[in-house]
Amino acid sequence: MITNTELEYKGDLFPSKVTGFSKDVDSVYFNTDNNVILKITVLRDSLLRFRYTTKGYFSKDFSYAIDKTQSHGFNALEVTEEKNHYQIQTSKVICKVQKADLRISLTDLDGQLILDDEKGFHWEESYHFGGNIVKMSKASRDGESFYGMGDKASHANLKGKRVENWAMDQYAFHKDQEPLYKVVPFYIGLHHKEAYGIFFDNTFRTFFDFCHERRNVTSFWAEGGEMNYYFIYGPAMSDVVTTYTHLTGKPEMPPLWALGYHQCKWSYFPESKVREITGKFRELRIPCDAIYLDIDYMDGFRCFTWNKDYFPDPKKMVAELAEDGFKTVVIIDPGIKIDKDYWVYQEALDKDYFCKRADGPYMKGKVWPGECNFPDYTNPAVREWWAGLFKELISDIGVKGVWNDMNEPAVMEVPGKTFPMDVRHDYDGNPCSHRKAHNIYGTQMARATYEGVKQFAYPKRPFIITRSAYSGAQKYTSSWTGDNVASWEHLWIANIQMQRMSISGMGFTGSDIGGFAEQPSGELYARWIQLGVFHPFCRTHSSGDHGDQEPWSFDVDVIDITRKFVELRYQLLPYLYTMFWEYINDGVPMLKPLVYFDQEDPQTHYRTDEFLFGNHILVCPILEPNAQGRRMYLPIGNWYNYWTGEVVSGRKELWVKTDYDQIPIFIKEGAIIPKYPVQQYVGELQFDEISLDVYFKLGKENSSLYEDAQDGYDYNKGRYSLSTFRLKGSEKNLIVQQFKEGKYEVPYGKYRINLHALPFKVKRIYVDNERAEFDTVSFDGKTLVIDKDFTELHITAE
Ligand code: MIG
Repeated sequence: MITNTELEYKGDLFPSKVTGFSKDVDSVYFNTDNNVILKITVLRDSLLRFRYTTKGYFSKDFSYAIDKTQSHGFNALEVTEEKNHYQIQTSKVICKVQKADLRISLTDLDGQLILDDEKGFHWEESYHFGGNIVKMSKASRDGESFYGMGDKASHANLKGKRVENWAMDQYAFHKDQEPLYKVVPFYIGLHHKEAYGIFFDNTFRTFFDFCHERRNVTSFWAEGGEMNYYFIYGPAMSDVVTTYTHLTGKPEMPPLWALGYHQCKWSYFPESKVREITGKFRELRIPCDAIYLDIDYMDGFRCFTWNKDYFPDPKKMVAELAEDGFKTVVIIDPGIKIDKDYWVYQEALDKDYFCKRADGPYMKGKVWPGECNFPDYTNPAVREWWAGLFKELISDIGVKGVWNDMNEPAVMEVPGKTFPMDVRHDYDGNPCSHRKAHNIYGTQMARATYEGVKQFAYPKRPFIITRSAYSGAQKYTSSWTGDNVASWEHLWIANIQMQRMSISGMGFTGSDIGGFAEQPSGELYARWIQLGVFHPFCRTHSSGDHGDQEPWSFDVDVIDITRKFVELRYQLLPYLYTMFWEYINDGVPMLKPLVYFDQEDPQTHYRTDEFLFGNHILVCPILEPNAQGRRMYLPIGNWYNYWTGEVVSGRKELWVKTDYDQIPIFIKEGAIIPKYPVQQYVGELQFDEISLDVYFKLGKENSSLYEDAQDGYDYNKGRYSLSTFRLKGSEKNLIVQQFKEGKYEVPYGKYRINLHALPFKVKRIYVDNERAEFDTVSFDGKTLVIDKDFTELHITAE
């Protein structure tokens, strides 16, 4: 790829002296001698937007990423003029703008430096394309760390790396490979125990350099567009992440079945093969909720068609699979086969919906169907048309989810593996070339797919999964990390990618369990499943060119391990669903890296393996063959070893012994973990009780449980059930209070309370102040069944 920089470097230009400023409701404008304007907008006290133009005026403001439904507001905005700088102060931060050169520095109210410009904003004029290459450099200090950036396959802490954001089909990518499938130009800096975030909302190819080129400089730049970034002040990393997630949007609740286990392969066909696979899951009693059809279900890879030799009656098959609890998910690619007898092609041609080259011809490229044209999903009319195409698949045939692949977009046998840069896009009424639209093409496709599936699945919830994504795609779709490899290194990568995606606002993500390319050993597959059940999206997938990758393709111990861990996931569904609720409401990441969990502890800053699944479960995968356990770091707090019940206190490294059918799992003391009975698929069983695993703590801890109808939209009308449990333990007492919210009546009536590590002998139990009878003999297992509507449970030794 020839970049403008290589073609002709004309030198960097810098803003000159500030001539004055003006202010409106939420923004302050600074003008320089040489026509630069900096517009600083205060969206919240801890969320500031910086926009620069070099033309003397701003072009139309448009972003696909920003969630317009978010409300903004701040407590304070004061602008003052000092001798050498201007100062903007909110109730959280102070921003200084230097009069001499427009450089910025940001401090907290105590004057502690958070982030300041090195060279600051500068640019290079682009002779070939017009506009500027826009650049920013910030000073960085020793000890600063960097996180986020979406799907990067690099060490969790990006210090010392340079990364590139250009959506790319990267079959069998490797560690540190750049660029990858997704584009999330958002990072978190951590310095002096204070965290901040930068979101550079620019869809052109962007680069971020984290002290790689120069030790004390962090920089980011784009091959076009505006220098347009958001600064988010923490100081807690959790506040940075939630603010970023609110800014770029959150999804709706997924249907609960989408959190079950999914089975995929390239490809399951014909129908008899699909039934053989689903039948085997039921026979072996390994829970499974979804089965995927890859490209071979189509007629000559034409989207929205079926190969009738392989699938003579799709509607009947999908219905029968559904009776057995399997939801069918089908793949849909962006390339539309050039074939005058193919209605989708003909319709798009008639409506003029395909992308065009600069001089007029349609953009033509080879993908699976052969020569194809590609819909311009950045055109709202095209998205609406595309959405409508799902009617038959969803309403009539009964498909429950759609899988969007190849939407970087990927093109075969061409340099750059994508569209030529001159291809034109509508960009929602802001016409531009592929240079600007490339990175959001996949997101707009997934968005159009989401609109269609949503419309036809109504009143049920849609399920979409995409390979390419730009910041904000989480509003419409889940994602997977693309074509990984069956290797131990890739298991390490998958673990990091999922944590990274989680703190980058895109938590509903998973890896191809077992690896897409090449063949995993049984042991690697087992270790991958043991991690994968703790990822928000949980699917085995493989390229199929190396043999089989169903659990029964391996030894019987692997089948047993798979069953054991998938069963654990199904038990934890209410816990996982509650994590989702916190994600969609509060922007809380479902997986929390250790540094997120305890940023004050420098030991966490370079940890990669351990993470929090939700708020209370600490997971650490086994990433090597023949392991009998591993060394790991336990963060702050006291933790129960899930397998042995032993309590260990944190902020220390330790050796954890595990058997082959275990990985280190720790439960935070005081946690109350809700569990459903094991089901073969979501909704298989009606049950009249659920379990609450209560882990004693000397002190207080809160837990929550969110439930609703598991599908549909009634939860938006308040028909959900949210219980907050307040646990308080002392030497001779354990009190659990329950606070309920929402109008949904759960279908079961009882909680089975499983008490772990009670430090005293129970003498009396009170439920809502009434003394409860209990049989001491059967209570010895420390299990107790009580009404689910209790408000206070009091267990005492007195
Ligand atoms: O060029 O549809 O990442 O999951 O199985 C390969 C076939 C196209 C790439 C996807 C993979 C999928 C495969 N696809």
